Amino acid sequence: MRSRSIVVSVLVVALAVGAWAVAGRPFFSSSAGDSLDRPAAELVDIPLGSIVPDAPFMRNVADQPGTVHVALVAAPERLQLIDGVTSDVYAYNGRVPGPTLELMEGDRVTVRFRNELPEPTTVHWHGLSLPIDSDGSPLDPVAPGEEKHYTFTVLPGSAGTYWYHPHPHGETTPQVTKGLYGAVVIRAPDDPLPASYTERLLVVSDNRILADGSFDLTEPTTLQGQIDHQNGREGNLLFVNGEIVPTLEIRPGEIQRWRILNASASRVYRLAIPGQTFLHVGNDGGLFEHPVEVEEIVLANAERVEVLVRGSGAPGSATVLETLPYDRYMPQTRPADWNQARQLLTLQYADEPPVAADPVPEVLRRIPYLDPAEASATREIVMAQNMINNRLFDMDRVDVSASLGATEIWLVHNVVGMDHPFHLHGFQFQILERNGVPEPFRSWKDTVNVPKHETVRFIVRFADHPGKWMFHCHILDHEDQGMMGIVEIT
Ligand SMILES: [Cu+2]
Repeated sequence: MRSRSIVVSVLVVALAVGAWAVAGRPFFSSSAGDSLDRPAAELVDIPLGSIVPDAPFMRNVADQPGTVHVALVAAPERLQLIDGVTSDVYAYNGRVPGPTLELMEGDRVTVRFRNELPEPTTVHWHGLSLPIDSDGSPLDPVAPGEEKHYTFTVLPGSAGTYWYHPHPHGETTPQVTKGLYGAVVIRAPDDPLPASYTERLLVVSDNRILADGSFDLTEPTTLQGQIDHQNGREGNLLFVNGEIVPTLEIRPGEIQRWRILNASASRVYRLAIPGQTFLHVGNDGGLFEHPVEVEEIVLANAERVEVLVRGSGAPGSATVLETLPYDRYMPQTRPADWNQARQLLTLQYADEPPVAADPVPEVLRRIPYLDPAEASATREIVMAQNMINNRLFDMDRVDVSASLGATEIWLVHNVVGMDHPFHLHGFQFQILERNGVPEPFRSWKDTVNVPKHETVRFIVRFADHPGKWMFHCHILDHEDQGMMGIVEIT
């Protein structure tokens, strides 16, 4: 396979860098949280009866514009995930993946969540900037039969693709495995991409399902259990929106906008469409400043991208979206088939004459510049197998103390021979360097894969929302085993 540096070198930056150091729309506004976030005590009566089972989107029952009230229930269900067999799953509103939460920047959001599982859970809103009591961290479990309102205001500049999933202490892997994950799509009123582009949301996940329909969740005493423990659990079945190798249609000449979420516990995808490129237009925290043409995209677990796909095939022909081999493993537990490309979906070209698509804008938006000279602290985070800075997670310990409003540099070192994707709750950051190589352009990230023996340097501003925020490896088994810390912002 090609090395990471080669992958980076095939990037073609579409445009020269202009004078764009001025912050246009800040991702974080220090006043927004104070003025817009609803007080926790102000409860909203959201009828659970508003849930439409198996609806692809959460139904907004608010009667005020700019307000979103939705109901979300996690409950055991019996669903057919693969042909011919029924599985006992955990589902949000009766479906796997859970329904998508669609929001606009500025929306005031209340999610009435009810836990009908036989065990504690939480709902973590991955990548969103919100008050600590709505983060759904392990510090804030929802007991069986209990309810919780998650309340937040969607910040200007935060349009992008996010997701939600459980984050209970030590039990995230089995709950996500059983089906608890869903997407959040935030839109901007001034979205620069043409509305004529067909938009698709692709939630990519994997699983192992036994012949009787049950999930292959291993005991740590077994060989496979030890492999899952080290690698993070991977499945042989690859799903896109809950389907195996679905077919998507595209018309020759058209441009489609794909939001792709990797909801897998640990699998890293190296996405490619043979013979054509993507226009990579966004990352975790939304659009770039300019489109970037790439041949492939490495998407670690919990990361998201937005890409534009051109219908460049002949009418009636078909191609595939595939995942190419990516070696994130230690040699001793690398899967035997790791070097096989896998098909994710079929891209079917309509048997119609080509259409002319609206042109792709050269400028998408401005991303504020965070100045490293303003950083008041540099943190060294060392990820070894199962531990961060030589310690296992302790709910009662604060690992990093930071000041509200501070800008900080974080150096995340991976000192072992497998990749670890690093996630910081509640705050988007900008990568400055990967292994000493300056990042070629700015983007907002909340999760970054740190390859074996590499270091990522990022800058973050703790502009808002005091509290105890998690940072951790997003390989769910590693997180459950204690590869997590707490940064307290006061
Ligand atoms: Cu890890």
